[in-house]
Amino acid sequence: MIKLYGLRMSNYYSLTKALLIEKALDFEEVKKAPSQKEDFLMLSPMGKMPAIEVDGVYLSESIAIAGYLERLQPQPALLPNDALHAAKVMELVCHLKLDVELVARRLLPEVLFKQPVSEETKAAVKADLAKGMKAVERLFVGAPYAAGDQLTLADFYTFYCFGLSSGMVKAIYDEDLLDGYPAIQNVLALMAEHPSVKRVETEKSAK
Ligand SMILES: N[C@@H](CCC(=O)N[C@@H](CS)C(=O)NCC(=O)O)C(=O)O
Repeated sequence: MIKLYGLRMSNYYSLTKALLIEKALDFEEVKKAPSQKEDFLMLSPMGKMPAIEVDGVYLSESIAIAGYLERLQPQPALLPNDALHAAKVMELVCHLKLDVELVARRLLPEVLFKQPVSEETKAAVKADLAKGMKAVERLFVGAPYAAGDQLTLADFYTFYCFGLSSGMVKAIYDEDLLDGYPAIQNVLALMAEHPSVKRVETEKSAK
């Protein structure tokens, strides 16, 4: 059975859990806080959650885990059959992750841990986010899903990347990151009702 390590509060832990549920795979959640200690670095070399364990082998990075799950359990498919369409989905995932979520994450110390972020960083984050949002907008199909008419990995990344990013933007700039992005808002609404995501979010609040 697959073991999933991390904490339910984490967006990438939640995303990975949703994928395991989506693929109807047996898994066990192991509550473990991320750290730079050797026992956690063995699971995840940057000390970040989530990580999974399969037959004594550890695997970190949600994209790597998603790729593994897709091959392990091809149905329901979360990537299009066509190689180029599948690559376009991954391209969108990369921009969601690297140019939106990872950028907004720089605000996290102030929002979650009351460690002030400098005005310089706030200005840089704002400028970088504007670029990231334009990149995502160019690739986002939203008809009705992120990459078109098929539910894909990009929908899960949209839900879990914007959950964190919108919260950071609201808290720091008092702005709505998704204002003017109705297609993204629609995917967020769709995914909030999607059974695997709904289960993850319900269990998160149950602790
Ligand atoms: N690129 C990683 C990012 C994982 C990540 O950022 N995890 C955060 C929680 S959502 C974490 O473990 N943070 C703790 C830390 O950085 O010390 C992935 O996609 O899995």
